[in-house]
Amino acid sequence: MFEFFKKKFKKESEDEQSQQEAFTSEQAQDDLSYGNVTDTSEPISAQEEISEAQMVEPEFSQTEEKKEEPEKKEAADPEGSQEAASKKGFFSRLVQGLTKTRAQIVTGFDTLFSKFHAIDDDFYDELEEIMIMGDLGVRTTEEIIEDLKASVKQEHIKKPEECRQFLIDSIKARMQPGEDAYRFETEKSILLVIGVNGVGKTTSIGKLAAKMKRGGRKVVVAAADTFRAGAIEQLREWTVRADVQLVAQQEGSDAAAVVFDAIQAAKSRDADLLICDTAGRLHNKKNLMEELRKIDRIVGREYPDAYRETLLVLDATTGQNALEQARVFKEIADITGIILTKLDGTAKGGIVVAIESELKIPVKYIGVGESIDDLQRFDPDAFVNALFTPLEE
Ligand SMILES: Nc1nc2c(ncn2[C@@H]2O[C@H](COP(=O)(O)OP(=O)(O)OP(=O)(O)O)[C@@H](O)[C@H]2O)c(=O)[nH]1
Ligand SMILES: [Mg+2]
Repeated sequence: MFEFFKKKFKKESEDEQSQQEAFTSEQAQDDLSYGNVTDTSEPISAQEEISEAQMVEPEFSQTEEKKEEPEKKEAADPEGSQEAASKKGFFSRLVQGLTKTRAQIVTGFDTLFSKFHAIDDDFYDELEEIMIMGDLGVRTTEEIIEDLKASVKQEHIKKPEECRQFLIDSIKARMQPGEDAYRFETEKSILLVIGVNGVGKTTSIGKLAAKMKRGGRKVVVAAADTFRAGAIEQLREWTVRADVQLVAQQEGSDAAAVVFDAIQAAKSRDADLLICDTAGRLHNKKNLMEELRKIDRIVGREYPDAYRETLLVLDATTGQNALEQARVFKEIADITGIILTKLDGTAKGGIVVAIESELKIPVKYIGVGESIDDLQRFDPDAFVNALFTPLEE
Protein backbone atom coordinates (compact mmCIF):
# COMPACT_ATOMS: atom_id res chain seq x y z
CA MET A 1 0.00 0.00 0.00
CA PHE A 2 2.82 2.40 0.83
CA GLU A 3 4.33 1.99 -2.63
CA PHE A 4 0.96 2.70 -4.10
CA PHE A 5 0.63 6.00 -2.21
CA LYS A 6 4.10 7.06 -3.24
CA LYS A 7 3.25 6.32 -6.85
CA LYS A 8 -0.06 8.09 -6.60
CA PHE A 9 1.21 11.30 -5.03
CA LYS A 10 4.26 11.45 -7.28
CA LYS A 11 1.92 11.27 -10.24
CA GLU A 12 -0.32 13.96 -8.74
CA SER A 13 2.49 16.40 -8.27
CA GLU A 14 3.73 15.76 -11.79
CA ASP A 15 0.49 16.27 -13.66
CA GLU A 16 -0.84 18.87 -11.30
CA GLN A 17 1.44 21.84 -11.73
CA SER A 18 -1.25 24.06 -10.35
CA GLN A 19 -1.14 27.62 -11.56
CA GLN A 20 -2.74 28.66 -8.38
CA GLU A 21 -0.74 30.33 -5.69
CA ALA A 22 0.76 27.76 -3.37
CA PHE A 23 -1.34 27.95 -0.30
CA THR A 24 -0.23 25.17 1.87
CA SER A 25 -0.27 24.45 5.54
CA GLU A 26 3.49 24.72 5.45
CA GLN A 27 3.32 28.24 4.18
CA ALA A 28 0.65 29.03 6.70
CA GLN A 29 2.99 27.74 9.37
CA ASP A 30 5.73 30.05 8.12
CA ASP A 31 3.40 32.95 8.36
CA LEU A 32 2.33 32.02 11.81
CA SER A 33 5.92 31.83 12.91
CA TYR A 34 6.27 35.54 12.20
CA GLY A 35 3.89 36.05 15.05
CA ASN A 36 1.07 38.49 15.60
CA VAL A 37 -1.46 36.43 13.77
CA THR A 38 -3.34 35.48 16.85
CA ASP A 39 -2.59 38.81 18.44
CA THR A 40 -5.75 40.73 17.71
CA SER A 41 -4.88 44.30 16.96
CA GLU A 42 -6.60 47.21 18.62
CA PRO A 43 -10.27 47.29 17.80
CA ILE A 44 -10.72 49.57 14.84
CA SER A 45 -13.92 51.47 14.55
CA ALA A 46 -15.74 51.32 11.27
CA GLN A 47 -15.28 55.03 10.92
CA GLU A 48 -11.53 54.82 11.40
CA GLU A 49 -11.35 52.04 8.87
CA ILE A 50 -13.34 54.02 6.41
CA SER A 51 -11.27 57.14 6.84
CA GLU A 52 -8.13 55.12 6.29
CA ALA A 53 -9.46 54.03 2.98
CA GLN A 54 -9.72 56.30 0.03
CA MET A 55 -13.33 57.11 0.38
CA VAL A 56 -15.15 57.62 -2.83
CA GLU A 57 -18.82 57.62 -3.46
CA PRO A 58 -20.03 54.06 -3.86
CA GLU A 59 -20.60 53.28 -7.47
CA PHE A 60 -23.78 51.59 -8.41
CA SER A 61 -24.23 49.93 -11.71
CA GLN A 62 -26.88 51.50 -13.82
CA THR A 63 -28.52 48.26 -14.58
CA GLU A 64 -31.96 49.17 -13.45
CA GLU A 65 -32.40 51.35 -16.51
CA LYS A 66 -31.23 48.61 -18.84
CA LYS A 67 -34.00 47.15 -20.84
CA GLU A 68 -32.52 44.36 -22.85
CA GLU A 69 -30.50 41.71 -21.14
CA PRO A 70 -30.24 38.27 -22.72
CA GLU A 71 -30.77 36.65 -19.33
CA LYS A 72 -34.03 38.50 -18.91
CA LYS A 73 -35.43 36.78 -21.93
CA GLU A 74 -34.49 33.49 -20.40
CA ALA A 75 -35.89 34.45 -17.01
CA ALA A 76 -39.16 35.42 -18.59
CA ASP A 77 -39.53 32.00 -20.13
CA PRO A 78 -42.07 29.90 -18.34
CA GLU A 79 -40.62 27.00 -16.38
CA GLY A 80 -40.91 24.15 -18.77
CA SER A 81 -39.19 22.70 -21.76
CA GLN A 82 -36.31 25.14 -21.72
CA GLU A 83 -35.68 24.57 -18.03
CA ALA A 84 -35.76 20.82 -18.55
CA ALA A 85 -33.42 21.08 -21.53
CA SER A 86 -30.97 23.20 -19.57
CA LYS A 87 -31.05 20.72 -16.69
CA LYS A 88 -30.32 17.90 -19.09
CA GLY A 89 -27.48 19.92 -20.60
CA PHE A 90 -26.15 20.59 -17.13
CA PHE A 91 -26.16 16.91 -16.24
CA SER A 92 -24.46 15.86 -19.46
CA ARG A 93 -21.75 18.49 -18.99
CA LEU A 94 -21.26 17.15 -15.50
CA VAL A 95 -21.03 13.59 -16.80
CA GLN A 96 -18.60 14.80 -19.45
CA GLY A 97 -16.47 16.70 -16.95
CA LEU A 98 -16.29 13.66 -14.74
CA THR A 99 -14.96 11.45 -17.53
CA LYS A 100 -11.54 11.10 -15.96
CA THR A 101 -12.95 10.15 -12.58
CA ARG A 102 -15.55 7.89 -14.17
CA ALA A 103 -12.84 6.14 -16.14
CA GLN A 104 -11.07 5.54 -12.88
CA ILE A 105 -14.00 4.49 -10.78
CA VAL A 106 -16.49 2.87 -13.18
CA THR A 107 -13.87 0.98 -15.17
CA GLY A 108 -12.08 0.08 -11.98
CA PHE A 109 -15.27 -1.27 -10.43
CA ASP A 110 -16.20 -3.20 -13.58
CA THR A 111 -12.82 -4.85 -13.71
CA LEU A 112 -12.85 -5.54 -9.99
CA PHE A 113 -16.29 -7.09 -9.91
CA SER A 114 -15.63 -9.32 -12.89
CA LYS A 115 -12.19 -10.35 -11.68
CA PHE A 116 -13.09 -11.37 -8.15
CA HIS A 117 -15.45 -14.18 -7.32
CA ALA A 118 -15.09 -13.88 -3.59
CA ILE A 119 -14.91 -10.97 -1.18
CA ASP A 120 -11.49 -11.35 0.37
CA ASP A 121 -8.57 -9.15 1.45
CA ASP A 122 -7.26 -8.82 -2.09
CA PHE A 123 -10.68 -7.62 -3.20
CA TYR A 124 -10.71 -4.95 -0.48
CA ASP A 125 -7.14 -3.88 -1.31
CA GLU A 126 -7.99 -3.37 -4.96
CA LEU A 127 -11.19 -1.58 -4.11
CA GLU A 128 -9.23 0.74 -1.84
CA GLU A 129 -6.77 1.50 -4.61
CA ILE A 130 -9.51 2.32 -7.11
CA MET A 131 -11.25 4.66 -4.70
CA ILE A 132 -8.09 6.51 -3.75
CA MET A 133 -7.07 6.86 -7.40
CA GLY A 134 -10.53 8.31 -7.99
CA ASP A 135 -9.71 11.05 -5.46
CA LEU A 136 -12.21 9.94 -2.87
CA GLY A 137 -9.59 10.59 -0.21
CA VAL A 138 -7.72 8.16 2.00
CA ARG A 139 -9.82 8.61 5.11
CA THR A 140 -13.13 8.49 3.28
CA THR A 141 -12.07 5.37 1.42
CA GLU A 142 -11.09 3.68 4.65
CA GLU A 143 -14.37 4.61 6.29
CA ILE A 144 -16.46 3.39 3.36
CA ILE A 145 -14.55 0.11 3.24
CA GLU A 146 -14.98 -0.40 6.98
CA ASP A 147 -18.73 0.13 6.57
CA LEU A 148 -18.75 -2.25 3.63
CA LYS A 149 -16.93 -4.92 5.60
CA ALA A 150 -19.44 -4.64 8.44
CA SER A 151 -22.33 -4.82 6.03
CA VAL A 152 -20.88 -7.80 4.14
CA LYS A 153 -20.58 -9.64 7.44
CA GLN A 154 -23.97 -8.67 8.74
CA GLU A 155 -25.91 -9.32 5.58
CA HIS A 156 -23.89 -12.36 4.52
CA ILE A 157 -23.02 -10.83 1.16
CA LYS A 158 -21.01 -13.28 -0.88
CA LYS A 159 -20.74 -11.86 -4.39
CA PRO A 160 -18.48 -8.88 -5.13
CA GLU A 161 -21.05 -7.44 -7.56
CA GLU A 162 -23.49 -7.02 -4.69
CA CYS A 163 -21.11 -4.46 -3.17
CA ARG A 164 -21.57 -2.01 -6.04
CA GLN A 165 -24.89 -0.57 -4.91
CA PHE A 166 -23.72 -0.46 -1.31
CA LEU A 167 -20.77 1.68 -2.37
CA ILE A 168 -22.93 4.04 -4.40
CA ASP A 169 -25.42 4.46 -1.55
CA SER A 170 -22.67 4.89 1.00
CA ILE A 171 -21.10 7.71 -1.03
CA LYS A 172 -24.48 9.41 -1.47
CA ALA A 173 -25.22 9.18 2.25
CA ARG A 174 -22.01 11.05 3.09
CA MET A 175 -22.97 14.03 1.02
CA GLN A 176 -26.45 15.03 2.12
CA PRO A 177 -26.53 18.75 2.97
CA GLY A 178 -27.96 19.83 6.32
CA GLU A 179 -31.40 21.36 6.73
CA ASP A 180 -29.98 24.89 7.04
CA ALA A 181 -27.78 24.60 3.97
CA TYR A 182 -29.71 27.11 1.89
CA ARG A 183 -31.12 29.38 4.59
CA PHE A 184 -29.30 32.35 3.07
CA GLU A 185 -31.36 31.94 -0.08
CA THR A 186 -34.51 32.90 1.77
CA GLU A 187 -33.38 35.05 4.72
CA LYS A 188 -31.80 38.48 4.73
CA SER A 189 -28.19 37.46 4.40
CA ILE A 190 -24.63 38.46 3.83
CA LEU A 191 -22.53 36.03 1.86
CA LEU A 192 -18.76 36.19 1.82
CA VAL A 193 -17.03 34.39 -1.05
CA ILE A 194 -13.44 33.36 -0.42
CA GLY A 195 -10.78 31.21 -2.07
CA VAL A 196 -7.37 31.39 -3.73
CA ASN A 197 -6.91 33.21 -7.00
CA GLY A 198 -8.31 31.83 -10.19
CA VAL A 199 -10.68 29.28 -8.66
CA GLY A 200 -13.78 31.06 -9.95
CA LYS A 201 -15.00 33.33 -7.13
CA THR A 202 -16.04 36.27 -9.27
CA THR A 203 -17.62 34.12 -11.95
CA SER A 204 -19.56 32.13 -9.36
CA ILE A 205 -20.76 35.35 -7.71
CA GLY A 206 -22.05 36.56 -11.09
CA LYS A 207 -23.87 33.29 -11.68
CA LEU A 208 -25.25 33.14 -8.16
CA ALA A 209 -26.39 36.77 -8.22
CA ALA A 210 -28.24 36.11 -11.47
CA LYS A 211 -29.83 32.98 -10.05
CA MET A 212 -31.00 34.75 -6.90
CA LYS A 213 -32.27 37.71 -8.87
CA ARG A 214 -34.25 35.39 -11.13
CA GLY A 215 -35.71 33.89 -7.98
CA GLY A 216 -37.05 37.32 -7.06
CA ARG A 217 -34.44 38.39 -4.52
CA LYS A 218 -32.97 41.85 -4.30
CA VAL A 219 -29.22 41.40 -4.57
CA VAL A 220 -26.32 43.77 -3.89
CA VAL A 221 -22.76 42.77 -4.72
CA ALA A 222 -19.70 44.24 -2.99
CA ALA A 223 -16.41 44.50 -4.89
CA ALA A 224 -14.23 43.70 -1.90
CA ASP A 225 -11.45 42.32 -4.09
CA THR A 226 -9.70 45.66 -4.28
CA PHE A 227 -6.35 43.98 -4.74
CA ARG A 228 -6.19 42.51 -8.22
CA ALA A 229 -6.02 44.86 -11.19
CA GLY A 230 -9.19 44.53 -13.22
CA ALA A 231 -11.11 42.67 -10.52
CA ILE A 232 -13.66 45.43 -10.02
CA GLU A 233 -14.32 45.78 -13.76
CA GLN A 234 -14.74 42.02 -14.13
CA LEU A 235 -17.25 41.99 -11.31
CA ARG A 236 -19.02 45.03 -12.71
CA GLU A 237 -19.56 43.18 -16.00
CA TRP A 238 -21.06 40.26 -14.15
CA THR A 239 -23.41 42.47 -12.17
CA VAL A 240 -24.56 44.12 -15.39
CA ARG A 241 -25.26 40.68 -16.87
CA ALA A 242 -27.00 39.53 -13.72
CA ASP A 243 -28.87 42.82 -13.47
CA VAL A 244 -27.97 43.47 -9.85
CA GLN A 245 -26.38 46.37 -8.04
CA LEU A 246 -22.67 46.74 -7.46
CA VAL A 247 -20.98 48.66 -4.68
CA ALA A 248 -17.36 49.42 -5.41
CA GLN A 249 -14.55 51.77 -4.52
CA GLN A 250 -11.24 52.31 -6.24
CA GLU A 251 -8.67 49.60 -6.73
CA GLY A 252 -6.38 49.45 -3.72
CA SER A 253 -8.93 50.73 -1.25
CA ASP A 254 -9.73 48.97 1.98
CA ALA A 255 -11.82 45.84 1.45
CA ALA A 256 -13.60 46.25 4.79
CA ALA A 257 -14.53 49.80 3.82
CA VAL A 258 -16.16 48.48 0.67
CA VAL A 259 -18.11 45.98 2.75
CA PHE A 260 -19.13 48.82 5.08
CA ASP A 261 -20.47 50.83 2.13
CA ALA A 262 -22.19 47.80 0.68
CA ILE A 263 -23.95 47.07 3.98
CA GLN A 264 -25.27 50.63 4.09
CA ALA A 265 -26.46 50.26 0.49
CA ALA A 266 -28.06 46.88 1.20
CA LYS A 267 -29.86 48.31 4.23
CA SER A 268 -31.09 51.43 2.51
CA ARG A 269 -32.37 49.44 -0.45
CA ASP A 270 -33.74 46.74 1.77
CA ALA A 271 -31.78 44.11 -0.14
CA ASP A 272 -32.30 40.42 0.60
CA LEU A 273 -28.81 39.27 -0.19
CA LEU A 274 -25.42 40.99 -0.07
CA ILE A 275 -22.66 39.01 -1.78
CA CYS A 276 -19.05 40.06 -1.17
CA ASP A 277 -16.25 39.20 -3.58
CA THR A 278 -12.83 38.95 -1.93
CA ALA A 279 -9.25 38.91 -3.14
CA GLY A 280 -7.66 35.56 -3.87
CA ARG A 281 -4.14 36.85 -4.11
CA LEU A 282 -3.49 37.82 -0.55
CA HIS A 283 -0.02 36.30 -0.46
CA ASN A 284 -0.39 34.45 2.77
CA LYS A 285 -2.55 33.30 5.59
CA LYS A 286 -1.70 36.24 7.83
CA ASN A 287 -2.94 38.86 5.36
CA LEU A 288 -6.02 36.86 4.64
CA MET A 289 -6.81 36.42 8.31
CA GLU A 290 -6.41 40.11 8.96
CA GLU A 291 -8.63 41.05 6.09
CA LEU A 292 -11.32 38.56 7.04
CA ARG A 293 -11.16 39.63 10.66
CA LYS A 294 -11.68 43.25 9.69
CA ILE A 295 -14.62 42.36 7.47
CA ASP A 296 -15.99 40.23 10.25
CA ARG A 297 -15.95 43.11 12.70
CA ILE A 298 -17.71 45.42 10.27
CA VAL A 299 -20.40 42.86 9.53
CA GLY A 300 -20.88 42.06 13.21
CA ARG A 301 -21.36 45.70 14.06
CA GLU A 302 -23.17 47.01 11.02
CA TYR A 303 -25.33 44.11 9.97
CA PRO A 304 -25.87 41.98 13.07
CA ASP A 305 -29.30 40.77 12.04
CA ALA A 306 -28.12 39.40 8.69
CA TYR A 307 -27.71 35.65 8.35
CA ARG A 308 -24.03 34.91 7.73
CA GLU A 309 -22.76 32.57 5.07
CA THR A 310 -19.14 32.05 4.04
CA LEU A 311 -18.62 30.04 0.90
CA LEU A 312 -15.22 28.73 -0.09
CA VAL A 313 -14.67 28.35 -3.82
CA LEU A 314 -12.58 25.40 -4.97
CA ASP A 315 -11.48 24.37 -8.44
CA ALA A 316 -12.42 20.73 -9.02
CA THR A 317 -9.64 20.21 -11.55
CA THR A 318 -7.02 20.57 -8.83
CA GLY A 319 -7.97 17.46 -6.90
CA GLN A 320 -6.01 16.98 -3.69
CA ASN A 321 -4.83 20.57 -3.88
CA ALA A 322 -8.43 21.71 -3.44
CA LEU A 323 -8.76 19.50 -0.38
CA GLU A 324 -5.62 21.06 1.05
CA GLN A 325 -6.94 24.58 0.39
CA ALA A 326 -10.16 23.69 2.16
CA ARG A 327 -8.16 22.49 5.16
CA VAL A 328 -6.21 25.73 5.38
CA PHE A 329 -9.24 27.97 4.90
CA LYS A 330 -11.16 26.03 7.48
CA GLU A 331 -8.56 27.08 10.05
CA ILE A 332 -9.00 30.72 9.12
CA ALA A 333 -12.67 31.16 8.51
CA ASP A 334 -15.94 29.73 9.62
CA ILE A 335 -16.74 28.18 6.26
CA THR A 336 -20.35 27.23 5.87
CA GLY A 337 -20.19 25.70 2.42
CA ILE A 338 -18.30 25.16 -0.79
CA ILE A 339 -18.79 26.17 -4.38
CA LEU A 340 -16.99 23.64 -6.51
CA THR A 341 -16.17 25.03 -9.94
CA LYS A 342 -14.93 23.66 -13.26
CA LEU A 343 -16.65 20.32 -12.99
CA ASP A 344 -16.98 20.57 -16.76
CA GLY A 345 -13.20 20.48 -17.16
CA THR A 346 -11.06 17.48 -16.49
CA ALA A 347 -12.49 17.44 -13.06
CA LYS A 348 -11.40 15.21 -10.26
CA GLY A 349 -14.90 14.61 -9.08
CA GLY A 350 -14.05 12.24 -6.29
CA ILE A 351 -12.71 15.21 -4.39
CA VAL A 352 -16.27 16.28 -3.60
CA VAL A 353 -16.72 13.17 -1.56
CA ALA A 354 -13.41 13.65 0.23
CA ILE A 355 -14.20 17.27 1.12
CA GLU A 356 -17.65 16.48 2.43
CA SER A 357 -16.63 13.41 4.28
CA GLU A 358 -13.28 14.49 5.72
CA LEU A 359 -13.85 18.15 6.40
CA LYS A 360 -17.58 18.03 6.99
CA ILE A 361 -18.13 21.08 4.82
CA PRO A 362 -21.10 20.72 2.50
CA VAL A 363 -20.70 21.41 -1.20
CA LYS A 364 -23.61 23.76 -1.92
CA TYR A 365 -23.13 24.71 -5.56
CA ILE A 366 -21.26 23.36 -8.52
CA GLY A 367 -20.09 25.18 -11.63
CA VAL A 368 -19.94 23.41 -14.97
CA GLY A 369 -19.04 26.20 -17.35
CA GLU A 370 -18.34 29.86 -17.83
CA SER A 371 -21.83 31.09 -18.69
CA ILE A 372 -24.27 32.75 -16.39
CA ASP A 373 -26.54 29.72 -15.99
CA ASP A 374 -23.70 27.25 -15.38
CA LEU A 375 -24.12 27.14 -11.63
CA GLN A 376 -26.50 24.87 -9.82
CA ARG A 377 -27.25 23.67 -6.37
CA PHE A 378 -25.26 20.58 -5.63
CA ASP A 379 -27.47 17.54 -5.85
CA PRO A 380 -25.60 14.62 -4.24
CA ASP A 381 -27.77 11.96 -5.85
CA ALA A 382 -27.42 13.40 -9.35
CA PHE A 383 -23.72 13.87 -8.76
CA VAL A 384 -23.09 10.30 -7.70
CA ASN A 385 -25.27 9.07 -10.55
CA ALA A 386 -23.10 11.13 -12.92
CA LEU A 387 -20.00 9.74 -11.28
CA PHE A 388 -21.19 6.20 -11.91
CA THR A 389 -22.53 6.78 -15.42
CA PRO A 390 -20.91 4.17 -17.68
CA LEU A 391 -18.31 5.60 -20.04
CA GLU A 392 -20.08 4.84 -23.33
CA GLU A 393 -23.04 7.07 -22.41
N1 LIG B 1 -14.87 25.78 -17.37
C1 LIG B 1 -15.18 26.52 -16.29
N2 LIG B 1 -14.49 27.66 -16.07
C2 LIG B 1 -14.81 28.38 -14.98
C3 LIG B 1 -15.82 27.98 -14.07
N3 LIG B 1 -15.89 28.91 -13.08
C4 LIG B 1 -14.96 29.84 -13.38
N4 LIG B 1 -14.30 29.55 -14.51
C5 LIG B 1 -13.22 30.28 -15.18
O1 LIG B 1 -12.11 30.37 -14.31
C6 LIG B 1 -11.38 31.57 -14.54
C7 LIG B 1 -11.16 32.30 -13.22
O2 LIG B 1 -12.42 32.72 -12.73
P1 LIG B 1 -12.58 33.98 -11.77
O3 LIG B 1 -14.04 34.04 -11.43
O4 LIG B 1 -11.96 35.18 -12.31
O5 LIG B 1 -11.76 33.47 -10.53
P2 LIG B 1 -11.45 34.24 -9.16
O6 LIG B 1 -11.41 33.22 -8.10
O7 LIG B 1 -12.38 35.36 -8.98
O8 LIG B 1 -9.96 34.78 -9.43
P3 LIG B 1 -9.20 36.02 -8.72
O9 LIG B 1 -10.10 37.19 -8.79
O10 LIG B 1 -7.95 36.19 -9.53
O11 LIG B 1 -8.89 35.60 -7.32
C8 LIG B 1 -12.21 32.37 -15.55
O12 LIG B 1 -11.65 32.18 -16.82
C9 LIG B 1 -13.59 31.72 -15.47
O13 LIG B 1 -14.30 31.84 -16.67
C10 LIG B 1 -16.52 26.74 -14.33
O14 LIG B 1 -17.41 26.27 -13.59
N5 LIG B 1 -16.16 26.07 -15.46
MG1 LIG C 1 -12.09 37.39 -8.69
